[in-house]
Amino acid sequence: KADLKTVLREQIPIKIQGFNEMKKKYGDRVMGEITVNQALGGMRGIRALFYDQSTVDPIDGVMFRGYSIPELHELLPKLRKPSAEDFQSDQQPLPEGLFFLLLTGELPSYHQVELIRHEWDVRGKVSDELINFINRLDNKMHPMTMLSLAILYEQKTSKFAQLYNESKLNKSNYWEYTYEDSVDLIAKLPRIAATIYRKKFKDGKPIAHKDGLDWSAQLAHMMGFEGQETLNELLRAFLTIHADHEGGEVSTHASHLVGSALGDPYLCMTTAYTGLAGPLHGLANQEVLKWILNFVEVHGYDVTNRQIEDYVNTTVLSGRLVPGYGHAVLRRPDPRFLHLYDFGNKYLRDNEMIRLLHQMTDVIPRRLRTFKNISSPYPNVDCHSGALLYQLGIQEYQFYTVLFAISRSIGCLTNLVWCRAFGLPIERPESADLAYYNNLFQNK
Ligand code: NMX
Ligand code: MLT
Repeated sequence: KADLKTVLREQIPIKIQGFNEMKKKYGDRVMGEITVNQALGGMRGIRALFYDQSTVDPIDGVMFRGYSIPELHELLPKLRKPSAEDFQSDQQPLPEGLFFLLLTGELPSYHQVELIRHEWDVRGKVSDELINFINRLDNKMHPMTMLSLAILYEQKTSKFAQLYNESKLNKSNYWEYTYEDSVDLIAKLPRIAATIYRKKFKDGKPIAHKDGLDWSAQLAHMMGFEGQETLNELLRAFLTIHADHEGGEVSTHASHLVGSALGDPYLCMTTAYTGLAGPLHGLANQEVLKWILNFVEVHGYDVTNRQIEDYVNTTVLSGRLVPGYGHAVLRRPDPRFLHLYDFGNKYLRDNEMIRLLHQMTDVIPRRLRTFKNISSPYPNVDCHSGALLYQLGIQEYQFYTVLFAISRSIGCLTNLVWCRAFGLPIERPESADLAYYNNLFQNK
């Protein structure tokens, strides 16, 4: 079977034709109405973005090119090729395969994923200049700030930006250099992230790249977790399920917006990462761990439901958030949370923190439901991830959002390649002042 770029190149003219036909046929049709509350309330529920890679249903959650998380767990290639004695579905999928799926809409073969693994491995080397840049950053910075700065520093290697600057690009080959930059950037992330981790939290000494490892295991290895297969499996799961959540969430939307001005992938991802670093979004995974550790410090792990309820009450009534719960779209427990919950059950069932978390996910939604303003009391993707990472050795919780960022790069960048292929225009909605909204209905 053909390699990813060949498959993509074949698909582009066909998809462009479908896109143009749809626009011609339905371009003038009215899709819906907008209320003032929506305009003033974060545009919640307004469907006005085009995004092909994934969809999010309030009840069923995310579908990656039409596949649910349990389906991906079953169908995406794993590290070991299935054989008669191998229980393939027991292994976690490789995020490399999700990259193929999100770009092409096709499930990759084992061989096609092997090609990506190899390519990312080869393209994952970074310059000493970049390492030195990271190592000179102020250790007081948050790891997400370091990540954004590192990617912005690396923007000088963008092929797209360089060729555009030399007037060597035209609209028909924008996608190709966006793709090349995207692969370079994704391939370099394990080294960049590991350098940040070791500089900020360890002795700063780099751990040499090891040939032949998959993207997730390479990251763990370079962070200093050599040969810890359960952690590798957790990272494969984590880096797969966090990759995409349709086009309206903050990080993807931010990268999409910057990309619409023809920003190259490095500019787009710097923006996505700064968006992800907000506590209502990706930073919530570190906040969950902090919130739990504060509780444990006072009560320990063996607690009553009443103690958990009181902790929730104190948090909410003092105007703070219960991190890891609630969602702008989802109205049921997040399927990504459920996947990690099952992971915890499988590998860490008797662990005291995981047991406490399971108790909390039972008690907290019942308590949050009593606060009438909260639209969704259910656990989201960030609810469990930190505790699993913590128990498998990554205890520096400020680093958790960096892991989210590595994964989300897959969604943002596959979107960007298709934006360039479709030739989507600059994004430019309109805003209005309060007088406009007041006047709109005054005589009606
Ligand atoms: N704890 C306390 N209050 C909450 C929570 C929560 N977990 N979730 C929502 N609310 C409040 C919210 O602050 C708002 O308050 P107010 O009436 O004072 O404005 C009210 O409930 C209504 O908000 P919703 O319509 O339920 O939620 P919204 O769509 O505005 O925001 C989140 C969604 C995810 C930002 C919100 O649920 C939240 O802040 N959760 C905690 C932080 C978190 O876990 N974020 C991670 C989301 C997933 N991710 O990785 O991005
Ligand atoms: C995400 O994965 O981006 C979060 O669940 C936030 C969202 O979808 O709004």
